[in-house]
Amino acid sequence: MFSLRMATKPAATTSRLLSAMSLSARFKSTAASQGLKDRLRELIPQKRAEFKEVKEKYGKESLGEVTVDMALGGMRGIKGLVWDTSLLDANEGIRFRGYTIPELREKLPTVTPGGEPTPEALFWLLVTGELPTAEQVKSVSQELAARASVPQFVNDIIDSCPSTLHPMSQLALAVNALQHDSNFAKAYHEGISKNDYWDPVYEDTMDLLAKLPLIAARIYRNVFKDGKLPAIDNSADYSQNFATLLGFGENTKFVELLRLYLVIHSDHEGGNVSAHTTHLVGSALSDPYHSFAAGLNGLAGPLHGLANQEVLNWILSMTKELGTTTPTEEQIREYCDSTLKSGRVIPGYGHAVLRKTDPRYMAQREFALKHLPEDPLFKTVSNLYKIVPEILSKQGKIKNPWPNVDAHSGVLLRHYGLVEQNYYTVLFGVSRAFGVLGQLIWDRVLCLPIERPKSLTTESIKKMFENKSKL
Ligand code: HAX
Repeated sequence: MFSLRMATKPAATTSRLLSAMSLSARFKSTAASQGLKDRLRELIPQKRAEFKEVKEKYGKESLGEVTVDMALGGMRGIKGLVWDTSLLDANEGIRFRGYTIPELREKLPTVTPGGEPTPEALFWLLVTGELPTAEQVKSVSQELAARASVPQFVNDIIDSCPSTLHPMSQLALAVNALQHDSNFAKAYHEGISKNDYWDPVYEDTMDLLAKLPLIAARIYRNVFKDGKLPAIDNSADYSQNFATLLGFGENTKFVELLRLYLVIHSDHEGGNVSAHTTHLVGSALSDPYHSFAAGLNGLAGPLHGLANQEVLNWILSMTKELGTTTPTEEQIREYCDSTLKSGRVIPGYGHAVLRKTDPRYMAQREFALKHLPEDPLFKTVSNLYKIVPEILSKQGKIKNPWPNVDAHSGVLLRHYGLVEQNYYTVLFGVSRAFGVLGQLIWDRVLCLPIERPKSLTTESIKKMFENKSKL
């Protein structure tokens, strides 16, 4: 299938010729891919018209005030970004194209009856705004499997990394290296018209999503195992393939967990560091590889995606220090106090937007209650849920004392034998690709411009308001 797609792409030619050439011919996909790409193509005129109408009708309306506190405080709450694939409500949590996580678990097609939805199904929803049929999901799974192979030089780059290089650095390195084959970069240099940018961005997105499991699993096997990888199974879904590559494919519960994990970590509206970075870099018309690699570097920060590694490190340090896997509530309280007294945060708690327990945490908790209720570390995670919010609230400064997605994920992965916590953010990265790249396609469909907010100096802010306060 992959070779058919490549064969339909003509060799480089002049820019004039290329802009005249039909894009559907240049980036013609396989029969399996027709579903998603063709549906996207059908939706584009209507969505472009809607976007234009909003701009024309409401362009001069105000979305709210920007205070000095907002400018000094990490742009918190400033509404200055369009992100159509998902929307975060402070109290309700995330909705993906209008659907909550429980609704997705109920409505998206699953591989096994009553099982978890797949990231392919979610991707269809993110890209089209429509719930896919099982058949449509299957076509995406097949297409991703067919596009999975990684160029040898990228494998060589990963293999040459020292095992002491953090897996997230290796992932960003490999994604940047895949840029070598970017359809968008090539088309841009050949003079593609702005209206057609979305097409090679779509192709890059599918290639990149497809290759992430092989890259991520290669990093895992090199750093923590014997470096050997099995082959991709063209008839399996994305998560089954990824689990097999990691060495956990036989465990059906782990595969279900991975499906859930890849769905819930994918998208969290546009303002978070990894999403915003991908979008920002993409706005310079950097291709999806460069844009997503930048987003991964943001995800690797301990206040963002690396928190999942930090949570497990912190819990394991606690159990080691206390000499028990089931610390009492009193022991947990004391450990939290000592963490806070030492000037550190309690990882996995708090959020810049959410003001209640993260529904992504609750989805994982439900999974744990169903599949591993007796796991001692899960019991500790449950006790933390009872104790930490109260401790943080008492401090009087945190805006949201409740657990976020990262407070739970490590314990689940560890239960099934994926015990190397330095690897956890890589799994988050693979999932995040589905959300931020889905939106990146729409950024180019809507021809969003280069992003360029205005900055001020501290001095200029002082001057602005000194004069006012003298009046
Ligand atoms: N433990 C201790 N103190 C915390 C805290 C925590 N978990 N969360 C926030 N605070 C503190 C802040 O450090 C800040 O203190 P100062 O005023 O002394 O600087 C104060 O409470 C107010 O912070 P906030 O306004 O409530 O939170 P922010 O929007 O500034 O930050 C963070 C949000 C998620 C970065 C923050 O809650 C945090 O550091 N949490 C721990 C790390 C973590 O779990 N990160 C993952 C977040 C979810 C995510 O992106 N996943 O990928």
